[in-house]
Amino acid sequence: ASTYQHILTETRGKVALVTLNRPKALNALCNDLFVEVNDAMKNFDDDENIGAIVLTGSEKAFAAGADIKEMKDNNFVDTYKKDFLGHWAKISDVKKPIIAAVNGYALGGGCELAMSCDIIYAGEKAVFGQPEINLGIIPGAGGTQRLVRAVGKSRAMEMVLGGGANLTATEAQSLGLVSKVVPADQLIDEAVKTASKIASKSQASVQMGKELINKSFEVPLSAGLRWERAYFQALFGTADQKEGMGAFAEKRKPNFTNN
Ligand code: CO8
Repeated sequence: ASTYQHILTETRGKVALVTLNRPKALNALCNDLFVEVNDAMKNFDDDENIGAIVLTGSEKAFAAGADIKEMKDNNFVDTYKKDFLGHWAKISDVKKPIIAAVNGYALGGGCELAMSCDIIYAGEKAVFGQPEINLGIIPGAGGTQRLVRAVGKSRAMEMVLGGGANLTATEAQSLGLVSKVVPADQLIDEAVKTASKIASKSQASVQMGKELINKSFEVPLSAGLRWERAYFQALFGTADQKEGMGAFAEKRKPNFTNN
C-alpha cells in the first residue's frame, strides 16, 4: 500500500515491484514521478527483506520520455542552476539489482531509465529510441553514453542524431541491450522470476557483483581486476561463503542468511 501519486509499489516475496503509473501521459517522467521513483528505490534498497527490484510501466509504455510539457518553457540558467533532472542519477546509487521490464515505448528518458537498470527484459512489442533530437535537444541521462556501450557507435549515432532507427525488442536483444524477449503478458512474471532467483543469493555477493560490473564501464581493466579480487577475497569473511561452499561439499542446497 503506497501513498504515491505516479507510481505503484508492491512486494512479491523478496522482490519489490515498482510500476510507473501515469497512463494518460504514457508514463512521461515528470519531476514528481522521478522523486517518487527515487524514494521507493531508496526504501526498498534499505529494506532487509528485499533482495532485488523490478521496474516496469504499462503494456503501452514503459515511459515515453521526460515530460515535454513540463519542461518546454524552461530556460538555460534555471535548468543549470537547479541542475534540472540531476536527481535522475540517484537510481545509480541503488545497491540492489534492478530489472527493467519494458513493454511498449521506452523513448528518450524512458530508454535512458531502462539503461540505468541492471538487466533489461522486453515484451515483444517494446520499442527503444532516443527521439530528443526531434525536439531540438539531445539525450541527457545516458542516451549518448550507455546506449553506445549497448548497441555500438553506428546504431547509437543513427538513433541519437536522426531521432529514429528505433530498436524493436528482438533487435535490442540481438545487439545486447536486452537479455530476454517474452510475450507482453508474461513479462513481469518473467522479470520477477529472475529477480527472485537473484534475491535468494547472498546479498553481499550480489551487490558486489553489480557494483563491479558497473565499475567495468568506469575504470581501466587492471584497476577493475584488482577491485574484483579484493571483493572476492573479502567475501571469505562472510558466513554465506561458508554456507555456500559447505552446502556444495555436503551435496545440499545452500541457505543464505545475509551474514
Ligand atoms: N511528455 C509529455 N507528454 C507526453 C509525452 C512526453 N514525453 N509522451 C506522450 N505524452 C502524452 C501526449 O501528449 C498525449 O497527451 P494528451 O492526450 O493530453 O494529448 C498522451 O501522452 C498520449 O500520447 P499520444 O497521443 O502522442 O500517443 P500516440 O500513441 O499517438 O504516440 C508516442 C505515442 C509515439 C510515444 C508519442 O506520444 C511521442 O512521440 N511522445 C514523445 C516521445 C519523445 O519525444 N520522448 C522524448 C522526450 S525528451 C526526453 O526524454 C529527454 C530526457 C532528458 C533526460 C535529462 C536528464 C538530465
